[in-house]
Amino acid sequence: MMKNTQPVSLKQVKIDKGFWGYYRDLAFSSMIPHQWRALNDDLSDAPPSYSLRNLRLAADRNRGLSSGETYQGPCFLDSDLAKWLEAAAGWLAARPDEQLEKSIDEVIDLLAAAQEADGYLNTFGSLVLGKNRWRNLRDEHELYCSGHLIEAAVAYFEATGKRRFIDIMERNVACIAEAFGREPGQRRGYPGHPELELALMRLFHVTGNPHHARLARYFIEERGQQPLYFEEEKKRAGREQADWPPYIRPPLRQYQAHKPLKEQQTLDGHAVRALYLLSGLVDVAAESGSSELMQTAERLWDNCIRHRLYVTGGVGSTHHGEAFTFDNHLPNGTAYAETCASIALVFAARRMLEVQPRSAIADVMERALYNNCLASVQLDGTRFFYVNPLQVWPSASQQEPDHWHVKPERQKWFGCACCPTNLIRLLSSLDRYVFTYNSQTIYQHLYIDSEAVFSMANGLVQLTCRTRYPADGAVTLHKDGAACRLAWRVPGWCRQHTLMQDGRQVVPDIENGYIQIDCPAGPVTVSLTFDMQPCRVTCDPAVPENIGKVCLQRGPLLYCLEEADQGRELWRLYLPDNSPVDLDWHQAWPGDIPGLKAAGYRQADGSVDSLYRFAETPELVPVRLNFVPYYVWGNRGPGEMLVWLHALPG
Ligand code: FUB
Ligand code: ZN
Repeated sequence: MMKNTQPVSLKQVKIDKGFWGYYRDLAFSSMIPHQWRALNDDLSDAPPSYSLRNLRLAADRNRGLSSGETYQGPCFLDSDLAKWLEAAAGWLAARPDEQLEKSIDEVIDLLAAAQEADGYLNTFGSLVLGKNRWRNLRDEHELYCSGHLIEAAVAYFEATGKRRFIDIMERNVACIAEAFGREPGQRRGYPGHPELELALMRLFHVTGNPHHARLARYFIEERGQQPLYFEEEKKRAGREQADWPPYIRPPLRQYQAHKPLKEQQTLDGHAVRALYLLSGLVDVAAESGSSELMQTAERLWDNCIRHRLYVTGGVGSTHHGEAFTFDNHLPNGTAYAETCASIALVFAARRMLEVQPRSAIADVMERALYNNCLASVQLDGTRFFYVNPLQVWPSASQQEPDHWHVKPERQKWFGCACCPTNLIRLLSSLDRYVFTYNSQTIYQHLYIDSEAVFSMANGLVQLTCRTRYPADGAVTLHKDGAACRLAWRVPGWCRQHTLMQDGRQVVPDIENGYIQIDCPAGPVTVSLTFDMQPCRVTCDPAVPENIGKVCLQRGPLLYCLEEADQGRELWRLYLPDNSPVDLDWHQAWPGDIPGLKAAGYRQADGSVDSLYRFAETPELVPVRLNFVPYYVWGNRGPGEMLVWLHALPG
């Protein structure tokens, strides 16, 4: 099955106003410069990154200028720099910046200098592995880092038209293609951490070189074949590679490499790996036309969103291996829900939408974007969450090992800093998630204030979307240019919507959750209104953690309770089913987003002073509940936080 629509290219959509305009400004004015300092080990009171330092060492070593210093930090630091480069390229596409372009070009010079004569490019590999390159594909991330550098090169090419970085990465891909495959003398390996698959498909799309797509397909199809490459690799190494204990996860499931993808029934293992892999799988399945691969992608996606997705759009239920666990296991207080995993979910969703726009998929993309992803950054853009829990109890974070990963406040930087750089590349490429299109129809998946131009079968179409969404649900669209079909997603959370075309209400067809109208050539104005009453969300009773609980959502934004408003021991709070929920404009957050308020109850201490009580009826004291949007939690000092609270049947 081919893709039914395509994504926009880097300069096709402009986003500089409204809710996301604020975040894009923050990314460009604060996050990108802050992270550049981090990558240069220039942040005080924060762990060093070592990324640029290592790259400079590798470049010097290749030029014969070895200083005797060695590589420092985890083996995948090239990827942090690559993600920063990708984000910076996105900035250049949005607004030219000579100084930034110069910094990027200097890094590209260093990459060129660090690249070995046969195209191999990896600072850890050059400085540490030497002749032992590719010895431990399962853990050592050489192919993963190449994937991220390829993505950066593609973005830089799209932003500037300059080929140098692409050329470097095509030489690197040639080196990889020579080493891996099914020909005699090649290794039948594949990445321990998927990423290269989707990157090769991006490279294929900009260069048109079919070898890149073939290599991606090889990696997808070879994964998990017998004999299992990672088992063979371990035997060859003649030493123990640290495995996950079988009571945590069966061998190789952590890497999605325990059996061929076509035989895998559930989305398992390390969550970021699983979702990068799924993204690459969708691209390869569509390009190759393999219905079996596409069915695999659909099956794995369905399993994820039906049984393994937090209401925040987070994924990954355990810190043991940053991984999925099993169906309906969604613990709130020990959730991992890594920022990168949620971003990877957004990547996978966009690719699924390219295949066939379906509103339920875009709902997931929106959920992840507005909640888990956005909550990962402090409102000033300089601190980040890696883990995004749904319940925080600071005493547990400090004193209980299975909660240590849950931080009550964002951090400046991390020893493993994959998340902050991933977030900025997501923000700088946000335009790619708003629309997908084909020659006849433009599908709008997200309601983001934007201006866009599309080349359609009948000619050029200009589309302007003006909206304060998610502050309210009113969206005005001006279309000009050629005749075309326009399709808008009806969000799953919306109970009522209206559509006015040139001042008249119309009741259009809905297909796969998208309302669609045929627009004649020339100007057309459409007003969409999505009812944004706050609504109660409950969970499938198969999820033990959330039974009898409720949380609040308004539009795409999920809400939570914080110690700053309610005091400690948030688990004592109840929201009665019949208590009206009102907007609270006294607590407006960036983007003019209101808080929510409702009358609720707090369970009092009770009359008996003992841990266990016999036949005591809980005493409920009326309190006002003040909810804040989940994406701003943790901006008022460390403290407790809670998404799901007790529902009180009315
Ligand atoms: O392994 C590279 C990155 O570091 C992963 O994607 C993250 O989950 C973190 O483990
Ligand atoms: Zn991460």
